[in-house]
Amino acid sequence: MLCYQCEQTKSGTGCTEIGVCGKTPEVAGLQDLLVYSVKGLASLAHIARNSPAKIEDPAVNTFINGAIFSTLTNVNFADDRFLEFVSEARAHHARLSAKMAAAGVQVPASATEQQVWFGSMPHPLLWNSQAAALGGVGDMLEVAAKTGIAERQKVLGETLAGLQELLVYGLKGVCAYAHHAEALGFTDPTVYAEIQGALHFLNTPGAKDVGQVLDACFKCGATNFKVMEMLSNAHTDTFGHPVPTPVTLNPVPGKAILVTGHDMHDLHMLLEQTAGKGINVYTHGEMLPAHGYPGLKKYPHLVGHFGGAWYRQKIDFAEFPGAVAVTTNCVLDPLQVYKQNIFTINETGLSGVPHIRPDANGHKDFTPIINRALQLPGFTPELIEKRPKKKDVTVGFGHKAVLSVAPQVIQAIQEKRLEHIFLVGGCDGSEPQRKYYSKLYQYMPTNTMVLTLGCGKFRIFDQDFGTLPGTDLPRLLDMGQCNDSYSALVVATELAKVFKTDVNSLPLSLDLSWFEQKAVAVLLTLLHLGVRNIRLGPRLPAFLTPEAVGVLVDRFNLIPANVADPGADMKMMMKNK
Ligand code: FSO
Ligand code: SF4
Repeated sequence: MLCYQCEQTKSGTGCTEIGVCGKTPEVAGLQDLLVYSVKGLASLAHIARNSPAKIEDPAVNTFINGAIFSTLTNVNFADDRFLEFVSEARAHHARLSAKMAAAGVQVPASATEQQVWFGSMPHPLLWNSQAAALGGVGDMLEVAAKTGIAERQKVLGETLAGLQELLVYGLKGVCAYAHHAEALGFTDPTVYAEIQGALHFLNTPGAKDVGQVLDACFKCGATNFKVMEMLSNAHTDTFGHPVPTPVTLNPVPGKAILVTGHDMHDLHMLLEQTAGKGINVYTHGEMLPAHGYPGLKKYPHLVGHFGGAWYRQKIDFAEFPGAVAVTTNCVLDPLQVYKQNIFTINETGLSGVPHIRPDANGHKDFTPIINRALQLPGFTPELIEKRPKKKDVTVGFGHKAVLSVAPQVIQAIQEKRLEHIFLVGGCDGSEPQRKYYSKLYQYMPTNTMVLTLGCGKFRIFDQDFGTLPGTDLPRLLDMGQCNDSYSALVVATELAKVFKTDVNSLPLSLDLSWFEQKAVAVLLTLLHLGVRNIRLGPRLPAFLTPEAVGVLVDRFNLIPANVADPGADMKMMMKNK
């Protein structure tokens, strides 16, 4: 195997024997095969859509986003689920082909004649129909080996293969966000068309041209901007705009369910199904911002937050005396001590762990999770007594809440009581280099503010940063999940309007801690919007060669985070550099 799609990749170059995340070579191979199959299916859907018959297939649209989402880092480790996904891709391909044939739509011969960039594999459009001849997993893995990055590097060279992956990883992020929005009933036909158009592009001669691949990456950033706005609207239309809300980190007596991941729709369904059952619901990891939404905080049994960022989950889940519901990434291979308590939902999957599937109407029956919670002891007064008491944290500073205090912020900037704003967004992780972010906060002068996003906030979320001098505004405002990056862009754009300038000229620095592919999508959005001087860390992506990084540095002044010296980075950022 070779996988280098996330920041924690082995030695900063690539996981080869087993993933640092725990991904096995079998799962890595099946994921490669799935992406390859989906590239073919997306091409077919693109051709169907752009034919005179204008065929749109909603089932294919939903499937592609979900299947691609399942290949994100720390989403799914179950090889049987990937076998299902690959055969579903094949079934969709056959069904759509038949629909096209019935409508007289043919795949033009020119679409498949250029095969060179797939090495020893047929064009993905053709492979899907040949795949029915495959026997079992062994056959699949043999084919999968020919679709991996190592093969493509041989054919394309490392820089081009890596830039194509930049596009694929950006699209993975877009698919994840779009899939979340779709779960809440928000879709946009242009988004499916653009995702599939980009996947189709990778099957065409243009994908051998560095310039065209880069352009496709920025276009992917534009699609992602649209999708992030759609997801933000999906959340706020469904659950209301977040409002600043204190959240307790101290458990209360009673039976308990912990909900992790990003999917608020699932949390909502679970809150409905647990109402009146004497079960308390806690958020974990990226679900913390849920407490700020009026439509979720109204449930009295959503009682608090438990635990830290995703990489601590083996400690957190082992300590939690109830059931655990996993809605999205990040999930890790479970320890035996809590394996019977954990349930996966949506695109997530773990070998040997029960998975909850929706019915035909999208309804999910969480009875198995509820029953497990009722069997487990929950928090007893004795258990609570042993735990250290913690202070509340405050969440709920989405763009509406932040813009409501904009006059105070603007006045503070004008009166020089506020010198600089930092946006420290992104992910947390266990590598020692991520201490850079904890230290960075220590260097922030008191006349600065910091906006956080994503699970990176767990480095500091329970620290008291006080208020901005002369105001009652907290210096630390958490804008939500990594999925809420849109809010940060709205705030930056609105501030730029007030100061009659552009985002790059504001006293604002972006220091991004990336981990997986949603962060890649957000980075592409920022580059598409022309944002410069972004710091990226703790390490640069392994899939970008020095040559590819050079292009981004020249065009956008992308800056590698100075992990060895956060104080030096802070001085530069205070000078807007
Ligand atoms: Fe974190 Fe994981 Fe939200 Fe990521 S929980 S690391 S970018 O999957 O999604 O911030
Ligand atoms: Fe390695 Fe990340 Fe790929 Fe897992 S997802 S195998 S940690 S590069």
